[in-house]
Amino acid sequence: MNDTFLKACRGEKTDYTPIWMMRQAGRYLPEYQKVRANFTFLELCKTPELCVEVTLQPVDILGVDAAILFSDILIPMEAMGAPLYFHEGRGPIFPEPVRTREALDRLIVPDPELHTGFVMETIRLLRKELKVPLIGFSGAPFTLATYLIEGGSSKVFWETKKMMFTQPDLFHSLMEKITACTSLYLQAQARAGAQALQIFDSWAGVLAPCDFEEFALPYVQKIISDLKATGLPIIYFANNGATLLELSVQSGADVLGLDWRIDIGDAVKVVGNRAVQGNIDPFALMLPKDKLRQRIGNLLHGARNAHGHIFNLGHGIHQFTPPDQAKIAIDAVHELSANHKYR
Ligand code: 1CP
Repeated sequence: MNDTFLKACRGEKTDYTPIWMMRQAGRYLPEYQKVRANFTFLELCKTPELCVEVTLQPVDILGVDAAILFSDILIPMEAMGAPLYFHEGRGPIFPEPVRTREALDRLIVPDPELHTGFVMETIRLLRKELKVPLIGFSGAPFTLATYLIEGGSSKVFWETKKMMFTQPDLFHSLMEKITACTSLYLQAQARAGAQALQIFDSWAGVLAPCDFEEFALPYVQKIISDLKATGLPIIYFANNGATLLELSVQSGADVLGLDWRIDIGDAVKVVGNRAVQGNIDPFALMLPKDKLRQRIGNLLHGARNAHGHIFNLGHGIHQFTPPDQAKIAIDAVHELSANHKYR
């Protein structure tokens, strides 16, 4: 068992810096496309044997140090009773957005084994196959709320912020229900065998720090405190969150995920004795090999004082990235970090 990733999460010394990539199982891999060609995205998410196959692909093909469960952050929202489909091109759609007390009251707090048993089954199957740790995950309540309120992806978050500012009680009630669901969902993943848990707050960066503190952070804190008893490392990734980093430390997470907009050395000074994960610009994977290796060396050096560093991209790998470029980066992280010149 390669436990380098778990050691780094706990701030323990490692022989080299572990790496995995957000969205490492996905469309940039021809092997994923081949599986996906025969099924819709939701069919794929709900078939454990297929989820196992695509989860293993980046581990086998690229040699990453951790696997991330193949699923989607919106799966438990569908289980709450919000109809969901994925439009090829437009992404996720909730045709019945949650914008009223009545719509909120219709949502349930699902039993994770009963309503999302396929996720737990995927985890149990994966643990029999994997030689690297398995990361389970969820969305953070604010990010999940944006999808339910907007009815899908958004750029400006008009409906979300309108509810926050004009009906704060309704907004907080929705956040409480999503939080209850997410907390149970992650606890069930831990029981099924997940070895670390990442909370994705993809849209936290659209909030002013004061609004993040009032409307988003308390719910992340609640989930993380509920998870303490599992003993698993918790990673909190607030995308576009450089201006929220000091507050994000208060989430209680063991590892802070960083997007590429912040210098990793600066971030290390803010997070203190917590580990960091990140943070190369996903598009920098397109650099020529020597420049890519140089950038990776600089990043490793920048993180040398971290209380644990897990190398990752600053956000998900772009779907048109050639897998060979991802492989160059992974090999470079392993090779350069084993050399004391960099760490
Ligand atoms: O067409 C396809 O094959 C679907 C593309 C795809 C994939 C591969 C989607 C649709 N989701 C996923 C898998 C996925 N999603 C994983 C799998 C594990 C891995 O990382 O390898 C994970 C962790 C997610 C998480 C996820 N889904 C997030 C958080 C991370 C992030 O990127 O910020 C978000 C925001 C989603 C919602 C989502 N799922 C898919 C789409 C197109 C979207 C919308 C994104 C948006 O609103 O811009």
